[in-house]
Amino acid sequence: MATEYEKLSVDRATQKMLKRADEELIKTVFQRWQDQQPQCGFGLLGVCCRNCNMGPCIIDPFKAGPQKGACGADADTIVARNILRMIAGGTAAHSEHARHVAIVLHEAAQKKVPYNITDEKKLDAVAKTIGVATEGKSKEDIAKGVAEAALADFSNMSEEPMRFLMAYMPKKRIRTWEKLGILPRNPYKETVECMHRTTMGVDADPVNIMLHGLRTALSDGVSKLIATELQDILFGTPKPVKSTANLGVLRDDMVNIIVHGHVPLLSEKVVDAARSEEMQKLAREAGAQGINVAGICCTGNEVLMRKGVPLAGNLLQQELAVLTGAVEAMVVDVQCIMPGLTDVASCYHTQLITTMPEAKIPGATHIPFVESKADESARTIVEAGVKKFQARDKNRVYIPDDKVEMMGGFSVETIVGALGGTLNPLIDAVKSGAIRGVAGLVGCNNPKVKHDYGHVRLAENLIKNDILVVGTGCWAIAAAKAGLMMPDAAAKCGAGLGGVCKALGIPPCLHMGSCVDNSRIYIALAALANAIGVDIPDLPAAGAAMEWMSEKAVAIGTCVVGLGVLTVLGTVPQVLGGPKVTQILTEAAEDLVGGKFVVEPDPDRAADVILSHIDSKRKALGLKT
Ligand code: BF8
Ligand code: SF4
Repeated sequence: MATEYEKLSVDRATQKMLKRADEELIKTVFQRWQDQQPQCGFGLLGVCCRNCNMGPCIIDPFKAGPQKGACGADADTIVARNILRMIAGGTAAHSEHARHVAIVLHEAAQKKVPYNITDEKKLDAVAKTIGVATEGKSKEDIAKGVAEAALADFSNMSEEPMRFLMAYMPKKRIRTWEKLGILPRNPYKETVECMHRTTMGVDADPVNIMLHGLRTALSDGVSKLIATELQDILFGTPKPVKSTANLGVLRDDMVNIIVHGHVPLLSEKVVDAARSEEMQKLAREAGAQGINVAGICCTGNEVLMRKGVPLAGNLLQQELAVLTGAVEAMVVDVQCIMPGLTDVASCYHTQLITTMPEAKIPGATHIPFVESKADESARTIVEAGVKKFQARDKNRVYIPDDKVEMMGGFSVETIVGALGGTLNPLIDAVKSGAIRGVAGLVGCNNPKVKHDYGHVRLAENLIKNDILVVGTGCWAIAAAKAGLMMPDAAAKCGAGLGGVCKALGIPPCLHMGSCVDNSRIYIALAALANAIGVDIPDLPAAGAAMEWMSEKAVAIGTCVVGLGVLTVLGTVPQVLGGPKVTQILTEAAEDLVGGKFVVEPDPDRAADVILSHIDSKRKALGLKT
């Protein structure tokens, strides 16, 4: 029989740490979520409105009580407005991330900040794609031009669509969006418009609201794309890299510093500082064997992809990392950082270090990360960690011995490289049926569902049925921990996909990076569609976010649907109180943009949904099923 910990997570390290948390009487997200039960039914259905002070208003789903808010807004209006605000929240996160990177690239081009233009090949490719002149120009000039084009996409106040979107997306997609009037102009403009439309007494039409949701989500997609492309220019395009994953990557004999959050501007520098001889020496003087940096969440994915830094865990493991008693410092920037971390950290010697002006946490130590003095800032942060080593209570250290080998670094460039320079071998494999289709698995963890179970189980089901799986975010960390990111996972595949993986020496689940790197998947989809001469919705492809929780995931999912891809959600979105909105998301969207949402918490059934969708697309393309 499953123990109570096995019911909460399929991950062994997590089970052990949850037991440990109980023994130590320390609450984590798992317990705090339990304390929230039962969660408010109105909220779960999305029919609570607090957008003005005549409210809060609720709609009675059983029709015994009010069917309209005080202003007359009905269930669908309220649900649509709430979802639009979630999309705005997610888009704001990605666009702030991307704009931050663009500013640093702009300054790096002028040598105002200590960041390099590392990947000139990528710089050239991006410049050519968006039409920035390169002939006879220095790399600094080209980088400045690219950064200015990106910043223009974030400041455009005209009706012109975003330049990066027009340059990167297939013509057929652009025409579809143009016809619907949803070509995004600028994520800052679109998110402000979300707030305007949803404030009291503006947009009440759920269809009109959801169309703006698509437009905003497309601007989110372009923001992620800009973030990824510019990060590749600054830090290098990921190449195949070996590493390890799970809490067992922490070392009992070393200073452990965890980087957590999203923007690699900070984590790249922290890793560099920690690896410097100066800091390693400092650590040895403090009695440690050296400094071990490990990642949590997406910034972990970023430094894994480019530097091979091991992954300590995904969203629901952030507090568990601190619970090992072996973490000297957890350095965070923005997004997905639980305020509860300070409670756990206060039980140990761990210093939680916030670094960004927009993300401070009561109880944490704030050490500002200043880009113009990035190396110094990073050294100060690492030093703070090293200083904590002697305060570690060795008797309370408990590092689970779970640690799994993995391979990451699958940028589009790496994948094309592994295929011998073109997408043709992949297209041939899809045509022959050796690879039945491609699925993008992404997204968070959520205590509403068993940790990592949906992520891993769906991936295993798909590869068994010859679906090549690519993915990002906390899904990617789950898949790595489950051993699905090693070439020997080919043994878990159907004969077709297994054969392809063995021939190429690649895993059947490809780590494509952080959540902003979902844009790598969009670029791959666009390239595949262009190479075959079809539109993205015609491809035998699907997406899934089995354990999503973040507003960013709402923006990402809506963007993927806008790209024309069927997307399975494993946790139920807060929309079911609005029948029209639910119908738009799960049916009408397909007629408009080619993609739609399917809600299916069971990963076995989710696999069936994806397989039958992929087969129907194969059939329409005249491929054997
Ligand atoms: O951007 S998958 S929990 S870490 S939101 Fe957050 Fe979700 Fe993880 Fe990354 Ni993405
Ligand atoms: Fe109530 Fe309307 Fe105000 Fe929302 S906007 S709180 S539904 S009165």
